[in-house]
Formats: sequence, C-alpha cells, structure tokens
Amino acid sequence: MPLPRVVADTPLNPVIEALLAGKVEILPWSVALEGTSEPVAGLYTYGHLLVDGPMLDRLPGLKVVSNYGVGVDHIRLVDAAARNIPVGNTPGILNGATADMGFTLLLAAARRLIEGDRYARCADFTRYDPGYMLGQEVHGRTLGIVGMGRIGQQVARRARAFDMPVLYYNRRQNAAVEQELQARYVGFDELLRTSDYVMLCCPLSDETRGLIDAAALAKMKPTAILVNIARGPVVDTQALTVALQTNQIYAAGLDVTDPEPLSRDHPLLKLDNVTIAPHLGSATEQTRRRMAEISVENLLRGIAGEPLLHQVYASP
Ligand code: 8YV
Repeated sequence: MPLPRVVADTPLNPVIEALLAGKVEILPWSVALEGTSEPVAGLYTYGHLLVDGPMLDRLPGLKVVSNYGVGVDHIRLVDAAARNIPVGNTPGILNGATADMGFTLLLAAARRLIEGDRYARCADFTRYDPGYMLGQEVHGRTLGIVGMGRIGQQVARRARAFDMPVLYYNRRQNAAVEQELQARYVGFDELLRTSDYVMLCCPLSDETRGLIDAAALAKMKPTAILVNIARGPVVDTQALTVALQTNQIYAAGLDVTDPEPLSRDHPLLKLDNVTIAPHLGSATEQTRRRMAEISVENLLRGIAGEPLLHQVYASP
C-alpha cells in the first residue's frame, strides 16, 4: 500500500526524518506552493512559512497540519478550521529552554558578554584593565514580563532566584500566578516605565504586533534592557534600531527579529549594545527531540483521523 503523502518544510532534520521513515512519503514545500492533483494527507511545518486557505485548497484530501513548535502565528487557524483541518503544535515542553534563553540574553546584554568575548580573542587584549566593559548587575533589579503564559511563568521563576521583583502585563490578570510567583500585575505603561528589564514572552497576534514601537521605547528607562524571546514583529525593528543607536535604552537581547534573518548590512548588526541569537529559544538536544516526537505524533494521529496530542484552535 502506498504511504500517505506529507508536504514538509524540507530539508527535515535527521531526528524528524528518522521518526517519519517508513510511515509517510515526504514531498517538498514547493508542492504546497504549486499545488497538486494527487492526495496529500499532511502538512508539516517548522514555523515561519505562511500556511493559509489558498494553500490548504491546493492540497486535496489534507487531514492535518502539524507544526514543530508552539507558535502558530504563521498558520491561518481560521482558514484551517473552516476546512475542518486540525492544527497541531508542541506546547508545554519548550518553556524551560526558552526561558533559559531569555535569561541567557539578559545576562549577556547586561554583562556585555559578546563584546567581551570578541575583545578576549583579539590582538588588542594585552592586559586586564579594571575599568573596561563595566556592565549592569541583574540581581535585585525589576523585571517586567510581557505575556505571563507558560514561558513567561518560567521566566518569573528564574527571576525569583535572582532576587528580582517581577511585574507583568498580560491580556488577563492571573491571581494564581501572582500568588505562586509573587509577580505584580501592572498596566503596560507602568511596566515600561518602572522595569529595569523588559522581557517579551507573548505570542504574536493582532494585539501584540508592533507593541514595542517608538512610543513604548521612549517610556523605558535609559538603563533598560529589552529582551525578545517572543516573535520579531512584536518589536518595531526600525524604532528599536534608533533607540539603541541613540542610547535611548541601554541594550537589547534578541532571539527573534523582524525580518528574520535581518539583511546582512542591517544597522542593528553593527551595534555593540545588541546581542542577537538566530532563534535558539528551544534549541537544546532534549527539547528539540521532544518537539520532534510530539509534532510527528500529531501528524500521524491526524492522518489516521485520531485526536491530536495537542490541537490548537482559532481564538473566538
Ligand atoms: C522553534 C518557536 O524553534 O516553538 C516555537 O514557537 O519559536 C521555537 O521553539 C521554532 O518554531 C522551530 O522551527
């Protein structure tokens, strides 16, 4: 019997390929762009590439869209729901790794780690100087978390170990979280004005796109650090570039950018006060393996017409 056909964001990483071997036939993403008359049972995405109604209509017999990752802002959920195609994702298992990355970026930016690493390797470094590269102490300073979901809560836990008072801004106030994590709910403006560090942990949505614009950056302290472990478009890249160039804020730590990647000659890449990672939030051996297992399980269940391990629904 022929294997079910799956269009995937190829090339797939070897872990995913091994999990799918002998179970499905993999077709390249170009099939989703160009369309086909042959049935396609599944669509497997890594994130970032748009999945919309016209694409779903180009894949006859599609039974499931499975995303390797939790963020599904690139998938038009309403379009999938209108066609009764379930969408699966991988929540829950990447919170710790992503929160670790938030703190990695915060500490690296505050302690000027990347700048220091460059200096330690270059010929100019001939002797220790007690006055060079003084950074900021993170412990004891106030952290403002935007988006107190699963990842935001893990960030708040880490902040407690650094003796940091935690403020948060969220769509809804969460009394249970406040009690457990001793985080204080504040309005967005208050969070910007009073936080020493602002960490973005929210999903990308119509409400959060461009949330950190020039006006928001102007409200932040000149000593503030902005960390983005959410999605690039939550921040207005042009406004952030100007704020960093003019030292309107102290620094930024970015796991995500808009666009991603930035053009190689983008002015942000020339600044010492920005630390950038190439979207590494969940990039640990352990977490990426779990993401592969769950996303493959979602795919195979969807193809078999069974309930997914994790199905994501369009917001009402
Ligand atoms: C993934 C992510 O690295 O889960 C998400 O939403 O952004 C990351 O964990 C990415 O989706 C992998 O392609």
